[in-house]
Amino acid sequence: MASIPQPAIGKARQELYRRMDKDNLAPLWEVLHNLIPNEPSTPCRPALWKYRDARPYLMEAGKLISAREAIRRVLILENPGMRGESCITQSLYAGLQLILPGEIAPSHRHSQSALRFIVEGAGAYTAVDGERTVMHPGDFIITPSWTWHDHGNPGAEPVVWMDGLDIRIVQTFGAQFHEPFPEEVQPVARSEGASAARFGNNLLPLGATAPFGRTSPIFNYPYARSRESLAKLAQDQDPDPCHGWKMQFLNPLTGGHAMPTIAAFIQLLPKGFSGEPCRSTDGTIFSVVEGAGSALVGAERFELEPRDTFVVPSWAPLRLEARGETVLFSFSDRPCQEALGLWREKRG
Ligand code: GTQ
Repeated sequence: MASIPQPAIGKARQELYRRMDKDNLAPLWEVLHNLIPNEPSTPCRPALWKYRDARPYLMEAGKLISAREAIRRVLILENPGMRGESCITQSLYAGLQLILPGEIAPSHRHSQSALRFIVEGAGAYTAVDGERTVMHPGDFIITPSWTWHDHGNPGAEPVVWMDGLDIRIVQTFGAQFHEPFPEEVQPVARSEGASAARFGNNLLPLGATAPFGRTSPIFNYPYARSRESLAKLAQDQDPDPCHGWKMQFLNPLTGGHAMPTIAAFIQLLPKGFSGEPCRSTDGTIFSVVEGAGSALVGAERFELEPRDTFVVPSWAPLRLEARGETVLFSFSDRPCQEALGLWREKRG
């Protein structure tokens, strides 16, 4: 081999690749370092969506297309490093959905799981398998995989929420299913608050089985309760140096994450907080609920106001600062990574 001159080898290799290409074969050694990088390598970039900039587009869309015609009137939050791929991280989709007074978004079900984090307005509802829940800002609401769901706004103001779906994850497995409900609005089968009463009070009806399979039987985690937990936690213990006071939303039937594919968190940062850097393998989407501060993501600095959304790619160092007491909601694919033994966090 040493006797063959370098240019000739280069040419011979290219020639070999060209011939094997038509038989659907390719040389690993040309791509090995990209395939097995030393640490997470992702096209996902840090990004910030100011609500102040996004809202006018959403309201204009509200004039140009109805929720009924659109099925879901959503502006997709597209990661600038993955434009056209309808995703905010490598594994997750996010969007801002608007429903105007008097509108409905027709009923359907799909194998993708969805979460809703209410950003603006109150009085709209979402229905899941026969039960409606009314939305308020800061509520974390789940649409479990393969459950019938529709949204409606009988109230007086526009309601906007952030959607988070595991579209990419389900796509990776080729496990997508979707079905429209025969009617636009599904019938109401239970009283409002039924799921919370059955599963959300540290009680369980005898003989109850999980109504939504691997997903939490509670499908609305109201902000008033999350906020109260954060406030109490803050009274009695010191904040974590990276995360402040941070809690994860639970499935009371398992003690694990509320959703099988997506983890959701709520955290409080005290006024004047200057966090230490931390990185983790789960690219994470944040929605600012209260307060004001900054997120330093890698080399980027994002100034945060309520209702803004930002994304932290896998393994990008994140440092949080809070000028006033600040509350952040966030979600990621952590349950998938934990199930596969992949999740890592590194402080400092
Ligand atoms: O509300 O069912 O943002 O099916 C994307 C797909 C929302 C929904 C999205 C959906 C929905």
